[in-house]
Order: sequence, then structure tokens, then C-alpha cells
Amino acid sequence: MKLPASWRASAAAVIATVTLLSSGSTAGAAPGSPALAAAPDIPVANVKAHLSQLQSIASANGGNRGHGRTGYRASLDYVKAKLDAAGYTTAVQQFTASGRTGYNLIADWPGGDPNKVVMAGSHLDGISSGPGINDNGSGSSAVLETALAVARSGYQPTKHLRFAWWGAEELGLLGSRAYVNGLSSANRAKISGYLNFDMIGSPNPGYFVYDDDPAIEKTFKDYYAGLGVATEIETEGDGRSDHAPFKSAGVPVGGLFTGASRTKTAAQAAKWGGTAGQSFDRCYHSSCDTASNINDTALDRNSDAVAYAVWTLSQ
Ligand code: DTR
Ligand code: CA
Ligand code: ZN
Ligand code: ZN
Repeated sequence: MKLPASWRASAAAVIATVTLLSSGSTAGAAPGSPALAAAPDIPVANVKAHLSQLQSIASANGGNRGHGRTGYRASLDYVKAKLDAAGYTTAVQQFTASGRTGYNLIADWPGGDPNKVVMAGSHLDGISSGPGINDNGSGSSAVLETALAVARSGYQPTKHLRFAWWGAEELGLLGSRAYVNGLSSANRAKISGYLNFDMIGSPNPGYFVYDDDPAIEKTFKDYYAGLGVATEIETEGDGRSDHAPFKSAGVPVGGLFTGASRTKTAAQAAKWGGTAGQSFDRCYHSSCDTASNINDTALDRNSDAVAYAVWTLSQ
């Protein structure tokens, strides 16, 4: 999906322009924060509170948070308000897809080396026929709560932190593709890694790690090894979520996934619990993907994994 020529000059310029027009403080954390900090625990209750808000938003907007519909923009406004209040510099990037206006939300944490940007993102849109809570309120809420934890802790990493919530993923990764296509090659080269979180709270969860960039993969595997939880390589996601445009552009990528419509095997149930012979998420792309379609343990573990990776890869 091509952006207007004026945008292709430099996404940074576009975002900077939009940033100037948007609210959002530029107040960063106090200088002198500890350089090597351990990631905090992410309270799963906070993540679930975001999911509850997204559920309410869907319920108040025709039952969905789909691209081009009021529920999507209300979801973005909810996330943006939290980030603006926490001191992020936010920008809303607009694009058109399938004749409807779509939006990406980009949030920069002030500070860090602008030539070494660590990004964490998730698609905020859902399907048009349901609330999209696991797919992908789960990833969006975990990334939001991690960003808020950065602000709460006053974390000042060596690298620059940027968080993103993508529009129109369900139509073909259109929001993240628009963002990557809009980056100048110089700005693209500044992104040292992109972490993607798409379905990380499946009700019958597996623990899958993307096998793209080895260093990012190891970071996630180290985290789960510390928990004593086995992981498997994610094999069905290539090209199916928002890491794909970044990978195509040469950016190191990684991420986590708890499973969709594939069936959990007996061997997987033996190591992870849950129900063998049943889908990891039997409400995938269904109207039953509601706030009750979440496994809290998986959501908690993966939210903590998001924070662990952001802290580890930004120091
Ligand atoms: N979350 C799905 C895309 C998807 C399906 N399988 C995987 C595996 C790994 C990452 C993403 C996916 C969607 O948005 O439709
Ligand atoms: Ca936690
Ligand atoms: Zn998804
Ligand atoms: Zn989906």
C-alpha cells in the first residue's frame, strides 16, 4: 500500500509534523536513571483492565474494533490517552485502505540514542465481526502496559524506545506496511529490532517464539528458561503478522505467539497443560473472541516477556 509521494520523503518528518500537531508531553524521565535496570513485573491485572476497556469499546461500537470503523478509532484514542498522560511523544499516522481511513499510533519514549531504535508493536485492529480480544487486544494491551511501566519506572535506556499499534493488520498488514514503506532508508536503518506481539493470551495456550533474528529469539528463550517453561519455534506465522514488513526491509525481528486455530497435541498438553486435541484458540477470528477468551497465566507470562525483552534489548 503506497503512501502519497509527499510522505515518502521521510516518515520521520511526517511523524515529527504530526507530533507537533498532537498532544503529548516531551517530558522524559529524570536524567541519571540507572543504566542497567531489571525489567519490572507487569501486573496482569493492569493488562486485563486494558482488555476490559477494549471489550467495552467493541460493545459500544457495533461489537467490533475493525479497520475503518468507530471501534478501531476509539481503541486508538484509549491507548493514545494513556501514553500522552505518561509522558510519551505520540503521533497518529493516517492511511487509506479498502476505501476507509486507517490509523497507526506511534509512541516515542524521549531519550536514548536516536540511531539505535528498539521497537515493540502489535496490531490494534480486530476482525469486523467480533471484539478481537485475544487477536489482538492481548498483544496491544501487553505492549501498552509495558510502555506505561517504562514511564512509571523512569527507565532511561541507552537505546531509543518506540512502541507502535498498527491498523488494518487483518486486511493484510496494511498499517505496518504503510509505516515501513514511509520510512527513509536512513530511518529504517536506525531500527535495531522490531518485536511483534500478536495473540499472546490464547485460552488453550502454547508458548511459541518466532525464529527470525537469533539474538531476539534467544532473549525470549532465556526468559522462558528462567520460568522453567518450554517453548517451541513459531512455524505458522511467517508473513502473517506485522513483523513481516520489517523483516522484508532488513530489520531484525522477533516475537511471541500462543496459538490460533491449530490443534494442541498430546505432547504439547503434557508440557504446557491445557487440552490436547483442541485448538489453541477456538474463537480465532470469531465473535466469541471476547474478554473471557483469555488465559491469564499465558497473558501474564507473555506481558512479562515483553518487558524483559524491551529492557534487555535496549541496554
Ligand atoms: N494473529 C493472526 C495472524 C497469525 C496467524 N498465525 C500466526 C502466527 C504468528 C503470528 C501471527 C499469526 C491474525 O492477525 O489474523
Ligand atoms: Ca506479571
Ligand atoms: Zn492478529
Ligand atoms: Zn486476526
